[in-house]
Formats: sequence, structure tokens, C-alpha cells
Amino acid sequence: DYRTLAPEDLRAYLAAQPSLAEKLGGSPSDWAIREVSDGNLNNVYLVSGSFGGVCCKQSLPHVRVDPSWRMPLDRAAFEARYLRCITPYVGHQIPKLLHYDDVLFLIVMESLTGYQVLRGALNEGIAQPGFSARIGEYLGHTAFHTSWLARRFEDVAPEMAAFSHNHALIRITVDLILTDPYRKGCSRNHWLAPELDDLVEALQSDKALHVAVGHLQERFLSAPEALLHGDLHTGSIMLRGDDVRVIDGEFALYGPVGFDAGLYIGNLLLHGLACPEHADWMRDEIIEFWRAYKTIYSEQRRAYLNHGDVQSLLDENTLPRELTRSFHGFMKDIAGFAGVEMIRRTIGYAQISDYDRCVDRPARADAMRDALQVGRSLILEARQIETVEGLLAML
Ligand code: SR1
Ligand code: MG
Repeated sequence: DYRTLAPEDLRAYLAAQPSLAEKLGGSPSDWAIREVSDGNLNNVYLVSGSFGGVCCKQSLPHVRVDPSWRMPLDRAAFEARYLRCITPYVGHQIPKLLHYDDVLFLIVMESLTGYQVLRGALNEGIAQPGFSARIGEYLGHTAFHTSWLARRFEDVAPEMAAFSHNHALIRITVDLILTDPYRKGCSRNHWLAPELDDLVEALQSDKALHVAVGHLQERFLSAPEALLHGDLHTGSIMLRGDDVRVIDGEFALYGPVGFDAGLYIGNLLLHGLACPEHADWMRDEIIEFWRAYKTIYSEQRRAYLNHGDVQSLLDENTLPRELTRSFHGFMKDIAGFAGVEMIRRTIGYAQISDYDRCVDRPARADAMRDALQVGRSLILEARQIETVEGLLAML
């Protein structure tokens, strides 16, 4: 019974849901419906009534920006599940889930009126500094609370199993981030030619790099440490002043904690290269992100030392060294995943608008070359990078 909802279908659908109709208020015929689809995959509408507004996101049976690329509909189910799983820990940092329809694969959630997508806000230079501390807190909470460190493994296992079925979007990540950019002749790649031809040829012939990317594939697919967002780039974050929200959790899966942080940091590094006047700011954001992440994660682990439900054998004396070991391990993954994100956003399928900030074509080519070289270094050196200073030294 699935059908793609046109605006008038959506109006009738919402009018038939008493709690949503009441939230919107007034007569359904007066509701304003505006399409704001922006990402690659789904239809998104904002609906506003006389009392309030909602955001409606529906899966399409194909990639939105390429109808020939067929795609199962179930990504909306994983996004709804992700929102439900993390609401107890970071409910104030995500849009509130109001309704999910598992026939139409439709999510209805709080409308983030007045918020702006972080990537656009960075490109326009209007983001308020300090947003990364909020993202560090978000990941500190989600990484800890969805892991077996905070919960009985019997409670974690069913969630891990459920998200392992997010095949279509895990496949996108494996292909677009962790494979395609390193394959010669892959039709989904494209780049600024001829300026980048030599570097792309070098990346696609570099056996040591391919081995290192293979290790990242292995980490991504075989280290289910915690529930990840799965696509935490600056287009998956919205802000209004210092209120920062994470959206678009459809790529959710259990995986290595450093994946989300690596994608996030990779996008900040890319922005700093594309927009050199923001480079110092982006370095500060990365440092603040990491400080906030470590603070929350350490606090939570300490609070759970004597928690009856978990299987910890640590105490106040042994915890600090274990935390240091964890952070060093996370940073190695972060470095590698930041590196692959920088490369795929420069030569892969889904590229970024940050490069449009470059003043002219030579500046764009320089920024892209820098991104490819920094990305390559991060991937190759990842196993030696244990601190945020070590990561930033790769610049
Ligand atoms: C076909 S989807 C391409 C990209 O868009 C999403 O936002 C993810 O980043 C994915 O890799
Ligand atoms: Mg998205």
C-alpha cells in the first residue's frame, strides 16, 4: 500500500491523524506545505498550521537525486528506531519523533523552525562558534549509553541485530566512502579535471593506501562498539544560535565509535581547507569537540563503575588508564575515517558545497589537492595517531 505522498496526499493524511492535526491547528485546508527536500535520498516537507508545524520525511523507492538508482524503503524505519533508541540520552539534541508510519515509510517529527543546516551556516560564515562542543557531548552520550559498557549485553544484542539489517545504507557507505574512490574507472567518481588527474591516479594506484582503507572497511563492518548515526557530516546538523540538533539518522548501525567522529572531523577539516579564513576556527572546533566528547564519556563511565546492570570490573584506580587506552583507540579510527571522508567528498559521488566558497578555479583546485593529500596522510598514519594534536599535525 506504499505510495509516494504528494503535498495534497500529505494534507489528507495528516488531517486523518488526530494528534498531528491538533498539533498543527486550524483547518487542514489552511495548512501551508513546503517541500524542502535537500539530501540525496528522501522527500521532506514542512507543514505549518495555525498552532504549530511538523516535518514529514518519506522514503522513496529510489535515490531522490537519481531515480534510476533503486533503493529499498526501509531506511525510514531505521531512522525512527535510531531516534527512539537515543532519545533517553540526547532527546534535547534531536528532533522529537511524533509519528511513524511503517506502510508509507513516513516519519513525522518536530519541525526545526528557525534552525539552519550547519554546512550552509559555515559557508555563509554565520554559524556561532562552539557548536562542536555540543556534538562532542552528543557523541559522548550516544557512544557510551548504547554500548555494552552501559547496558547488559542481553539488552544491547537485539538492537545490534536490528540495525545490522540496514543493508541498503550500509552498502552505500561501504561503496561510496570505503571503496569507490580507490577504484579506477568507477563511474560514480568525478573530479576537477585535469587539475586533480595526477593525484587521483596516484590514490588509485597506491597499494599501501588500499591496504589501510581495507583495514577501515574491516573496522566499520566488524567492530559493533556502539550505535552510530552513520552519516554525521555538517549537512546532518542544524543549529539556531547555540542550540545544536542532529538530524537524518537513517544510516544508523552498530559500528566503531570513531566512525561518526571521523566523518564529523573530516568535514570540519574540509571546510577549513575550502575556506582558509575559517581554518583556525575549524581547528578550535575540533579541539573543543574532542574535549567535550572525552569529558562526557569519562563522566559516564565513572558514574557506571558500580552500576548493578553492567559487567565492569574497573574501579577508580584502574579506570583512568583504561580511558586513556580507549581514547587512543578511538583517535586512530577517527583519523582514518576522517581521511576517507575527505577523499570521498572531493572525488566521490556525493561532493560538498564548501568548495563553492573558493574564490576561483585555481583556489578550488588547491583546496581539493590539499584535501586529498591530508586525507591520504590521515589514512596511512592513522595507526600512529592517538591524540587530537597528532591528528591536527597532519595538516
Ligand atoms: C546515494 S546517497 C549519497 C550520500 O548521501 C548521504 O547523505 C550519505 O552521505 C551518502 O553517502
Ligand atoms: Mg542525510
